Amino acid sequence: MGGMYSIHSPAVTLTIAGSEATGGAGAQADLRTFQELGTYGTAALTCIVAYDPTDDWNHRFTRIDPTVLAHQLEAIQANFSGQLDTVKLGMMGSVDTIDVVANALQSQQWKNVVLDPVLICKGQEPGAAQDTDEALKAKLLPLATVTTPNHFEAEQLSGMTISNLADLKDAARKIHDESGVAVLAKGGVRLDGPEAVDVFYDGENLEVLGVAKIGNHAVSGAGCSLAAAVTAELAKGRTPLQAAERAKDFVTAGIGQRISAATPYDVMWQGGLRKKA
Ligand code: PXL
Repeated sequence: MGGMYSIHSPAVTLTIAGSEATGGAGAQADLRTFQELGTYGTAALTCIVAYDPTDDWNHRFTRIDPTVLAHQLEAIQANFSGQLDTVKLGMMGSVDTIDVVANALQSQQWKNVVLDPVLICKGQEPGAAQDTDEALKAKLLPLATVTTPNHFEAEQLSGMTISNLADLKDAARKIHDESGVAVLAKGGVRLDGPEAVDVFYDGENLEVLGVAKIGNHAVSGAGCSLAAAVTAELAKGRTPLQAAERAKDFVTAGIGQRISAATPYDVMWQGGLRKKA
C-alpha cells in the first residue's frame, strides 16, 4: 500500500506507445529515457512493431486490442492516482486506440501531455493511416500541452512545405496558433546546413535549438527519446522550454554514442550523458 515511503519518490511518468521489439524506438526507448532522467516510467502499449529482417526490415504491425489498452491505462492510473500527471503519447496505430487514449486523458487532470505525433509508419495501410492522422489531429492534439513533430509531421500538421529554418519557424508558429500547444518542431538532418536545428514556440518564446550535426544520417530512437526526455523533464518541474533544451542535449549525447545495428539506421544510446567510468 502506498504513501509511507515517499520522501524521495521520483516523479512518475507514463508513455502510451507502441513496442518496437529491437528496442530502438517506441516504449522501450521511452522507458530507458524516463529511467535515465530520474523518473519512474510506466508504459501502456498501443501496438507491437516487429521489423522483418527477411523483407528489408519492413515494419510488421499488430495493434493491441483497444480494450486491453484501456485496461493497462486503468491499472496505471489507479496505481498512481494523485501522483501521475505527466504522459507521453507515441505511436497510436488506429482510430480506436486514439479514442481510448482521449478517454484516459479526459478521465483525470494532467499537467503535461506530450504528443509525439507519429504519423505514417510503414506496415500500415495508407488509407488506415490517413484516418489515424486525422483522428490524432482532431482528438489528441487539442488535449496536448507540448507536441514534437519531426520534419514530415510538421509539414502534415501545418499544411506547409518546410525547406529551411524560416519555414520550420513558420510551421511551428502555425501549429501553435491553431492548437494552442507548445511546439518543438524537429529539423534534424532533414534540413541542409551544418547544424541539426529544432524550433521551439509556445506563443511567447521562439527559440532555435541548434547543435553541430553528427553525420548526415538519421538515427533511430532520436524522435521518441527526445519527446520522452521532454516528458521526464516536465515531470520534474522544468518549463517546456527548459525541458526542450535539456532533451536536445540528451539526444545529442545519445546520437554521439550510437549503437550500430543490422537495421538501416544505427540506434541512439540513452546513456550518452553519463559520465564515462
Ligand atoms: O517512428 C517512431 C516509432 C514509434 N513507435 C514505434 C515504432 C517507431 C518506428 O519504428 O516502431 C513503435
